[in-house]
Amino acid sequence: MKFALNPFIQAFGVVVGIILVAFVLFGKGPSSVTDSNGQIKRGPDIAEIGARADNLPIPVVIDRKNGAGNKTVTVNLKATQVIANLDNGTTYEYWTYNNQVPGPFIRVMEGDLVRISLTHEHAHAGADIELSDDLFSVNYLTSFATADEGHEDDSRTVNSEEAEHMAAGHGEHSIDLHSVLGPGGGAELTRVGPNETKIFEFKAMRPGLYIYHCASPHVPTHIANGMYGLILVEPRGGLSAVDKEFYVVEGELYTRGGLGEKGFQEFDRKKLLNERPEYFVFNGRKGSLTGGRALMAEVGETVRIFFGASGQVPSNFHIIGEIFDKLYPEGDIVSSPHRNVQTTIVPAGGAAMVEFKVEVPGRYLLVDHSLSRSIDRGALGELIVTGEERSDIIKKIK
Ligand SMILES: [Cu+2]
Repeated sequence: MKFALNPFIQAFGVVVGIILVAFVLFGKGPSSVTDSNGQIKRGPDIAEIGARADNLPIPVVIDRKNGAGNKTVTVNLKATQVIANLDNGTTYEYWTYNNQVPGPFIRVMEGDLVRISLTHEHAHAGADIELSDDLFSVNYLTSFATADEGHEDDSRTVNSEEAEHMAAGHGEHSIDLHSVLGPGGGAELTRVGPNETKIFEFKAMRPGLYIYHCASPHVPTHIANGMYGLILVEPRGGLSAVDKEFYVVEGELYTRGGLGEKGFQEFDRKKLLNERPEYFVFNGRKGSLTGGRALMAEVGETVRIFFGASGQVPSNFHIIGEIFDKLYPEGDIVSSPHRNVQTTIVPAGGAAMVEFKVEVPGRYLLVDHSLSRSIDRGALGELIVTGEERSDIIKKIK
């Protein structure tokens, strides 16, 4: 009598085998790219992840001279995955729009047609492993459910490159702009797999300051990893003129290692679900808006800051030593501002615009006034004001 396995046991063995092969191929995660010596590379792919606070377009009303709206504005975005420094000696794999966090400041005018082109730039895939197309010509939904929850209508076949991205959790990116009127804010129209480009157009109906972010599963992970930014829809005729404008977005980073731990840090899903970031940051990383990248102004100038909160907890935005002469809360840039405000609470997925005249020279600190987030966990920026001392406003007595 020949030895024969029960068919169910045979089938079970095949399934276990496939799982083991997949684990060997994908188990090292998204950062497991080797260099020419075969070493695991966890150093930075790019020198700087943080967007500079002064890196934003000039006002539309100035750019167009006549201030007219109703133009078609094209915005080109690339979804990428890059390893970058989040602190001295600590690296992290960010997911970005255009290799910067926050993504580009988008600036349009009420009535414009805004054409968003989103390309999912292929990176990392296939660098250190060989994949069989046959093995991964499988159902998108059932095979990568954890990486792509919720798209039950999607049953397309994927190739090996896509399979690797999906296994890493970034098989798809998209963009939801809070300035869009329409389901998903554009997310459904911009779902891009590796090397895909999607384009959609929306009419900027409501002036305001809005967050945009990736809306592909798992959405909080895509946002936490860096896929967010601000879009300003200027009212017809533009905003009032100021001397300096800055772009600041608070983010959260959920690293496997604790605060200050050196080396490459994996993303920690459990900390995300518990809303316990290890780092809070302004513009992508710890120290992004300090030293040579501080906000700069001169005594007598009026400063405007576009501030966004991208994460899961509201921000308590404050500048130590300053008062917001005008606060436009909740991204409402149309209503009359609040006056002389010390701290403003910016909801998760919300924004605020603040304006103030700088009167006294010196160093000012941008903080989240839940202060351990700033003093300890990284959400700290500098505003350096130069000019004549103002002893009529502040002076030492003894
Ligand atoms: Cu994404």
